[in-house]
Amino acid sequence: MSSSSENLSSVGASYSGMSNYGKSETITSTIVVDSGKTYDGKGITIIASGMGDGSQAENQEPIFKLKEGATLKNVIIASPGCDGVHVYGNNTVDNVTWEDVGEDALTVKGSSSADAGTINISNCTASAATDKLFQCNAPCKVYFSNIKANDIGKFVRQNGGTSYKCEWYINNCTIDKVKDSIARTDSKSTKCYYKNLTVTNCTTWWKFPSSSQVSTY
Ligand code: DGU
Ligand code: CA
Ligand code: CA
Repeated sequence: MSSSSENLSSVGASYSGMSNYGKSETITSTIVVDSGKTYDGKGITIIASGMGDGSQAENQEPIFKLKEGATLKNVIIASPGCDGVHVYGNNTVDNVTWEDVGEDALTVKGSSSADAGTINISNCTASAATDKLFQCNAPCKVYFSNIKANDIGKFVRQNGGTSYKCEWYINNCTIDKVKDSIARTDSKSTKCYYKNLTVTNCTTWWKFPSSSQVSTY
């Protein structure tokens, strides 16, 4: 894939030819990806059992926990989405589908108030999020690219009432049917940059203290 037209036509996840595509695995506890390691599901579908009902209830278990520097790729997360994926810093999330987002799809947890570093989230598809997809609970830089989202509350949300800095880079994303906003923060220092962003059925794109915090790049 090199040309931009190929990239544009392939927004979202894709599993064709992968060896575990069509297979599923039921889990009863969080899959922990250790620091610096990669979990490659090769197209597998993960079904959580007894870890939460995928509602808006807090404290459901995450399906995956990515320790510092870990990578998650080539996975389909089936319903119930529970608390999605928790990342602790400098992580890569590639080619993941959330078929029915639970409380949220992915949370940047960081460690206490320390900066969680850079998170790359690319080639993903997410549907049916009552509230947010991506939740940032620590300072971080997040690069979102080639993400297709449908029927969501918010695309990205910084934890309400917090004032630390997040930087969000949204590139080549297609987002349809948004109840609240594309990005929302209460922090005056957070910045959002976007390009090649296609949004349909969304009244308010940005909820920031100042419109100067959002720009194209
Ligand atoms: O008091 O901090 O829903 O991380 C509110 C909580 C809430 C978070 C958030 C999350 O905002 O738990 O999923
Ligand atoms: Ca849902
Ligand atoms: Ca959550």
